[in-house]
Amino acid sequence: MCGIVGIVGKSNVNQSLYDALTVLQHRGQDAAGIVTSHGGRLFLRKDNGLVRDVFQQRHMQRLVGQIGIGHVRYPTAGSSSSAEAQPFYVNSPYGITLAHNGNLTNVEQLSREIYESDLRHVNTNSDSEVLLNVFAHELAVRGKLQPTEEDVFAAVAGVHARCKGGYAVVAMITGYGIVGFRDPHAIRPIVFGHRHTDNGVEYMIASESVALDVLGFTLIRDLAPGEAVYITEDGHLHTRQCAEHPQLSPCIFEHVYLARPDSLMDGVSVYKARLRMGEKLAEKIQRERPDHDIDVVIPIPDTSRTSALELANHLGVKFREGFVKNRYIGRTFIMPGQAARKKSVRQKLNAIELEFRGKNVMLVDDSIVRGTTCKQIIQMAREAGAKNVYFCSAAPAVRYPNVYGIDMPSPHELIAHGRSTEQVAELIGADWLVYQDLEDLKDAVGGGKVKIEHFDCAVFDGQYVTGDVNEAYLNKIEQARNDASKATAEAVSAIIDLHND
Ligand code: PIN
Repeated sequence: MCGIVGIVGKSNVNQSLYDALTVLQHRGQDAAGIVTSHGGRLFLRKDNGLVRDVFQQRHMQRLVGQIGIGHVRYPTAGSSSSAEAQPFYVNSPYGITLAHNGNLTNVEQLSREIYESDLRHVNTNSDSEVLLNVFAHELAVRGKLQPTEEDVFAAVAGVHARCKGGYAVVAMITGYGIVGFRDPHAIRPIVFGHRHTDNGVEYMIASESVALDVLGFTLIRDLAPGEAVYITEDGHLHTRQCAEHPQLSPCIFEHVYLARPDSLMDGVSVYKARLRMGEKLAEKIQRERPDHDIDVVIPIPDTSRTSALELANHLGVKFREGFVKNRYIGRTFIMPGQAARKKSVRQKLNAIELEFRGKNVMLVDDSIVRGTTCKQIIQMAREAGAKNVYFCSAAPAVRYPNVYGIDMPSPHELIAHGRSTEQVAELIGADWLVYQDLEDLKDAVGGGKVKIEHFDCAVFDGQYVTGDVNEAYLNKIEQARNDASKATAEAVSAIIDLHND
């Protein structure tokens, strides 16, 4: 998962892009980048690290121009090098830079086509660079010295015809404007809005509406599936449906924990969706165990708080903050002769004993993925003196990999893969485990004021909305992931050996 932003402004946009990236930082902490354009020149700064670490005063001073795009990247297996930080750049045609959130599922075929038919070179393993080259080729074949909005939309249509998977994109065409587009299933989110200044109207395209809010932009709307928005350098906005068979199927996991609760996605308040998840859980508990003996509902901070609060309200049970999270976790240093050790949950969370002692506690988390964290948290609750520890997941069991841009472990690392609820409960050490039902999750997100019928729920039901994901593809990505993590482990041990020498 990543965060993207693009701004067409009336004065330098560097500070606004930086601020927007800090608001989108939850979507990726691995790398950050900004590119601006002024007088036909591009100014780019990107590197691994948090936004506040990547951009120093001297970088910001160089990022001049009234138009630019930015990106924050989530660490995914095999993409941790700074060469793969975004935005990516290609010089022909016009000089195009691009930032992408998502994942292409036919990248192998596209890479071949780009090399053999389009005669282009791709310099990294990133599918985003492939996407950029497809877009650049589709724009180049229009053969125009000066592209019009018709050319830009035709290029997006070309991307839709060739690229499968989930993608939300902002691209800057040097000297002309910024284009934002969304895949024909609208799997990944993207919105746009405007702000009035003394110098005129400015436009922003971003992954989440919260970036617009914080910077004083007004949300115009989400891009529809397959739709593109093109804002010219002089501030003219055009939109166009560019896909043949668009169908809204947004990723439901955004609402579970990826997005900020103060965002609106496809018209749905993430916060309200999480409240409804809590309500649905309460109804399920009342169905399953009408005479439950839960004394207190305790959220595992932060995301699950919203659902836990509403769960407690609907059960008529006390809600207590039993865990406190350290907001200032430091780095983990690799010492010579020591293996890199992950921070333990205990360093991040501390239990308030009084809230646990002698009680039947219902812990609530947004989801269970690997099950490693929740297992340790259940153990902490017991050590704090809980009588019985029950566990609620605001999402259904995560059983399948994600192929549309969320970094999920491979199936055999998912605790619920091939296991029943009872088996998972036993493995994590819970006295009772309640998963949200998938129909209830769909209803929690798509059954509010704004109705959404279809979602990408593949991590829960194994149904991939793009229709091109089969067993062979899943095996291939699992193999690639294993190779990448082996390579990372080897690199870490090489560093340690170096220190030992
Ligand atoms: C919570 C994110 N959320 C916490 C991610 C851990 C599952 N884990 C998924 C729970 S927040 S595990 O956004 O950081 O607040 O139980 O599968 O190990």
